Amino acid sequence: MKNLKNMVWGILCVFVVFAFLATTGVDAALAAKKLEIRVGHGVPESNAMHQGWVKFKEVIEAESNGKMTVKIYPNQQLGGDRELIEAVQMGNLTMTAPSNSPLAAFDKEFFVLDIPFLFKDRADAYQMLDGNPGQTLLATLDKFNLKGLGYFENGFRNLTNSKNPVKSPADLDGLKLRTMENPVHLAAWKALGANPTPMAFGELFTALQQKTVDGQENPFELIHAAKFNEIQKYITKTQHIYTTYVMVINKNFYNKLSDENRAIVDKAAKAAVDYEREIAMKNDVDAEQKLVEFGNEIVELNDEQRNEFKEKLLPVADMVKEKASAEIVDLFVGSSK
Ligand code: TK8
Repeated sequence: MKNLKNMVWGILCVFVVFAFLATTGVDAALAAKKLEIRVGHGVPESNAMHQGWVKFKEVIEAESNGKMTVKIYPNQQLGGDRELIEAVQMGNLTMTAPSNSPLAAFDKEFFVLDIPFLFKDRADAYQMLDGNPGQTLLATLDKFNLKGLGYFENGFRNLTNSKNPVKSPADLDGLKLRTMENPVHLAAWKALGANPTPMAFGELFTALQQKTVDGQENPFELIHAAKFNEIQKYITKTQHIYTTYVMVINKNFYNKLSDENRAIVDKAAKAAVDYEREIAMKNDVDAEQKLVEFGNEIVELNDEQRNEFKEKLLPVADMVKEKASAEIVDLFVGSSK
């Protein structure tokens, strides 16, 4: 994996050098006209987010008559969320879409989305993210040399583990859990009584397989696509948090685009988000069915059981308020809600 990653970066570098030589050479005029958008992301190609990027590519290439092209590097070929965000900040990569939780390490306003049970359902999530709260949040990325273009769906997260059916926080006692690289998630699972450890998504399958950790949490689609269910018998439909993939582009790249090209990028981003959400919603239902068929034991929580989790997680909102600004937190959980 490391070698492959180095190789891909190597090829990219050679490519950049050639692109530079080309633009300074005889074909300067022609080469300068072609613009390549390089996208890296962290999930398998079967996943809705990848399909969203494919849609993005189609729209960009059709609308620009091939003058802009998109190359997608899926499945962590170029690294995990953290490395991909850094690469886009530095301009080594044009775009990526990390889960919102690792993005909070760069822009602390994003911690607001780590408040447990923040959105009551999908419609609520879309309304908040596409409306003023979500758009104001995207604008805060500006300081970090990123421009946020929209929110793909990752989904409502569910807990999986290899030890026992988890029905209440008491069942989590001592359970070793992987969390995303985010201190609020770490604190949340500690508050619930588990023994959490942060880890990049790319290391997770091996960690589960080698029993470095007993469990993890992710939406059904990813649990199935990453084959976690093959080594994790028990799944609890906790739906404790909604994760979105934040579509980001290098700010300088975006600002330097002609008005016409920028409008095409905006249009393609919107089309990709709409398309991706449809697929993600459908895949969530299909994946749950596939997990049942595979023989995973799925625990549904009743209201009383879910409330036990909710109550233990109440202090987490206070932790978020120490990290994100009051203005942003109010937009998401203020009196208007
Ligand atoms: C993929 C990750 C993943 C996320 C996680 O790059 O880390 O658990 O849910 O989707 O962003």
